[in-house]
Formats: sequence, C-alpha cells, structure tokens
Amino acid sequence: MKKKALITGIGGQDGSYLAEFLLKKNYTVYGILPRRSSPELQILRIENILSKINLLYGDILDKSNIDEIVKRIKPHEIYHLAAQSHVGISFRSPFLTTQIDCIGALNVLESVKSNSPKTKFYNASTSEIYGNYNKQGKINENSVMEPVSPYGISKLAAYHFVKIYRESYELFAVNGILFNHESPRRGLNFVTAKIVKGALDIKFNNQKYIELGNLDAKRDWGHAKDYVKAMWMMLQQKKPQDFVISTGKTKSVRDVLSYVFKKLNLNHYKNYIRINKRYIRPNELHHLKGDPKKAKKILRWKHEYTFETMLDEMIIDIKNRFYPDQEL
Ligand code: GDR
Repeated sequence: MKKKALITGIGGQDGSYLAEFLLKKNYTVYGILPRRSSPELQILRIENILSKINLLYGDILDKSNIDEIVKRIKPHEIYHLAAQSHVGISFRSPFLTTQIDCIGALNVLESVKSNSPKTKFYNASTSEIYGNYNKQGKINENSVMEPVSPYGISKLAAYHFVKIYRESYELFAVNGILFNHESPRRGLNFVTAKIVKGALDIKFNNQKYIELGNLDAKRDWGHAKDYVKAMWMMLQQKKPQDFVISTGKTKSVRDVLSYVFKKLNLNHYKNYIRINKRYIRPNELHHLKGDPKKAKKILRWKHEYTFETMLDEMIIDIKNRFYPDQEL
C-alpha cells in the first residue's frame, strides 16, 4: 500500500522540496494551503508537481478544519511546516506569530492525538530556540534554549508541546531542529535571497544599493533540499527523538555579501550597501553553529551542498527567473 503524507505549508520553500522528495519515494502527497496568504506565490513553488499532489485548502488556526482533514486522510506521516517564519516580522506581529507558530502546531498535534494517534508527526523546529547563551561553541540537542525573538519563543513552546505529547501520549512526534537553510525558492525577504536578488539588480538593472540590517550576525547555512531529506529520515526511525540538522560551519552576513559580489564580478560590496534601521531587529541572535553529530550517527544524514554551491545555485536560478535574457 502506498504511504500517505500530509504537509502543512506545502507551498513554502521546504514544503515544495519535501513534496518532490516524497513523490520520488512513491508517497501519496497531500498538502494544506492557507486560503488567506498570497496563494499565487505558494502555487509558484509547486507548479511543476500540481498534477501529482492533492491540495487541500485549510488553516492550522482552524482546529475543526484540521480535525476534518486528519480524520478523513489518516496519513501515515504529517510534516508540520506551516509557520510565520520571518524572525524580524515576529517582533512587529508577536500575537499573530504566537498564534500561528505555537497554537497552530498545538492544533495539529492535538488533532493527531484525537483522530489518528498512529500518525507520525514531524514538527519544524528551529535554531532560533537557542538564543545567545551558547556564545561561540557548537550547539546540539542538549544546549541551553533561551530564545531572543517572539518567533523563537513561539517555536520553543511548540517544541515543548511535541516533547510532552510524545512522553505523555506515546505519540511518534519529533522536532527537527533545523538551522538556516536556503535555496533558489527562498522568499526574497530572507537575507541570502535578498542579497542575491539585490546584487543581480545592481548588475543588470542599475539599482544603486541594497538596504540591509545587521551584517555581523553569523549563521550556519545549509541547502533546503538536503534538510527535507533529514525530515523524512527522522520519521523512519524506530524511536521518536529530536535532531539538530546543520552543516557545523558558520558564516556571517558579510561572508554572503562578499561571496555573491565577487561571483558577479562587482566591486567590493561596501560600495553598494546601506544600513537601514528598519531591518535591524530589536534583539538579535549573534552566532549560530550547529553540531549535526547525532543526525550523522543515527540517521546517517549528511549534507551535499556547501555554503558556496548553495549560493552558486541561488545566483544562477534567481538570475534565470528575473533576468532570463542576461548572461552571467
Ligand atoms: P533568520 O534568517 O532570522 O536567521 O531565520 P534571515 O535570513 O531573516 O536573517 C539572517 C540574519 O541576517 C540578518 N540581516 C537581515 N535579515 C533579513 N531578513 N533582511 C535584512 O535586510 C537583513 N540584514 C541583516 C538578520 O538580522 C539575521 O541575523 C531563518 C528563518 O528561515 C527562520 O524561519 C528559521 O527558523 C531560521 O532561519 C533557522
């Protein structure tokens, strides 16, 4: 029998890669799209697989709606990826972020418990749950969690709900603690895609500069395609447990700028950057470097893309999308 997987947030970067991955594994893929947020953009990422997946309109904030879907489909696996995923925006919309990222996750989890307790549940957790406690070292599953944003707090609450439901009700529920992961499908308001698109605009469209916030933040950046594979691996284990997924290397926003501007044969990025306070967050996570040792050992997961090959792919694909007639 074909396995059934349900993905919340199927129209996002990770949802679209995961759907493609699961189709290749011969799953029947169901995906929930919210009615309220720009459906055209969401559909864009899954355009090439629309005829192969089953799309359902729904909303993780509407518990009765989620109950109906889970009861009807009884999927073998649920990948809960839907979120308000922008850390900067979470400072401006803390209530909505908490609703979506915490209560939304709880709704899906509760629905699994009541309607389909054999369903395996993956929760998209994040390195934002850690905060600044762990200064320079590598962060693992046991590191101190002290988030510094409304997004991080909501995600940490959801993380604990998953743990508590796993321990209390014997659900197969896990947290994938994914560090930053990017791709050509990244929304243009996240820093890597914003820099790549901005540098291309400077090269081909006479844009004068890019407006950014804090250039000194360091992140552990991987490729979304590698990371969705880890999500699936976590649900194929005998025992439900949480995993850090990261590359184990850290780079600053300045490193992204430097690499992209050099690759496009532009002058030093300093000539093209303006700092706009709007993009500086009221609080910042300064340094992230994950330790993927547990995932390597137990899941046998490893990343294929490097920081450089990930950015190379973003430069080429984003160029082809916005400047198809230009040569690099
Ligand atoms: P992040 O990703 O907050 O780490 O969360 P983002 O790309 O938004 O920021 C990375 C770093 O760049 C700095 N920065 C800017 N960021 C944005 N978006 N726009 C700017 O103009 C800008 N200038 C500087 C930020 O301050 C930050 O330090 C991502 C998201 O995908 C989360 O959903 C996910 O959980 C985590 O990664 C892991």
